Amino acid sequence: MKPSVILYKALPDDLRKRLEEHFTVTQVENLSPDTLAQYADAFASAEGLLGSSEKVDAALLKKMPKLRATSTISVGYDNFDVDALNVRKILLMHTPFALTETVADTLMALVLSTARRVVEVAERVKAGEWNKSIGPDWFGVDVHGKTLGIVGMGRIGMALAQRAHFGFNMPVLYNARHHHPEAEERFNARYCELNTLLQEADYVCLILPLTDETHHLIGKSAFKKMKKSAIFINAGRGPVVDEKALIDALQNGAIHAAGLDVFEQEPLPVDSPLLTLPNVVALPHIGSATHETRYNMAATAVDNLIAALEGRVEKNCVNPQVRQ
Ligand code: 8YV
Repeated sequence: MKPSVILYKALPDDLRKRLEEHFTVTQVENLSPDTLAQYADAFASAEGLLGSSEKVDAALLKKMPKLRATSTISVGYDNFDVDALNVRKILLMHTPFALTETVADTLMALVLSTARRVVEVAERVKAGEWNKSIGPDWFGVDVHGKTLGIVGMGRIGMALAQRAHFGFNMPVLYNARHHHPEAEERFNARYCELNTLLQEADYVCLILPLTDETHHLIGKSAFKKMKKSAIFINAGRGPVVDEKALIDALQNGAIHAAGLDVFEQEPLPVDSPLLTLPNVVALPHIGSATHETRYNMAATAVDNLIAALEGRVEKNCVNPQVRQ
């Protein structure tokens, strides 16, 4: 008999078929208590779990006594209680290599659109306000040649450094847990302490995972250290930033602008003050959201679940130490 799995995200038809060749699949809308109650038997017998953007915590695991592997269609796994998974020896698979270049493109899009006020001025054109040659009140600031600071020099940070160095001739500063000699050699990136980076960078780009250590890493005192002309970009996880402090910094002119793909609460509440500020570009967490990349992520996640449940884990595993 095929093992049973719960699928909590829609898949393209061919990937769904691939999954069904290996498993008996129960598709659900989400992992809410109502869904759990409705599909109690399916959750109780499932050995695998595949999806994204939902909390997988100890309470859920309790309802899934047979679970052996979870596979997330994402690189980030802050939605998972990894300790609880480890205790139960449940594998956690993710997609670390599928989205690097696409998220770096999103970061660059945020840099360019905040600097050149692309969204704001395009809206003005649509509103019929372009009725004479534009003046300084429509001008932006340069990107090329300015200093880009990257906080978090993982795969995506490296891909951003590559774009900034080769494409835009930007000096690159970075802060990370470790030195990255490759970034220093290839992109002339300079390692510096976080405070130095905050003080010197024209663009402060955050691309960090959410952990206990990174929660609210950037708050009031960090914004104070930045240049008044600094542009702040976040495309990692919202709660790495104290959003209230960010809003204050933008409202008080402590920094110039912000480009944000992630927020403390997603979807961003419609009454967020961020939506009233013309110097904010707010995106709906589109970092990896291209047709090609989302397909590749889903395909990787399907293959990851098949490999994990067949006992062939070689890559893309967050907790390989629990393998039995
Ligand atoms: C997606 C992401 O938003 O991979 C991640 O960690 O944040 C994004 O690529 C996401 O998880 C939806 O699948």
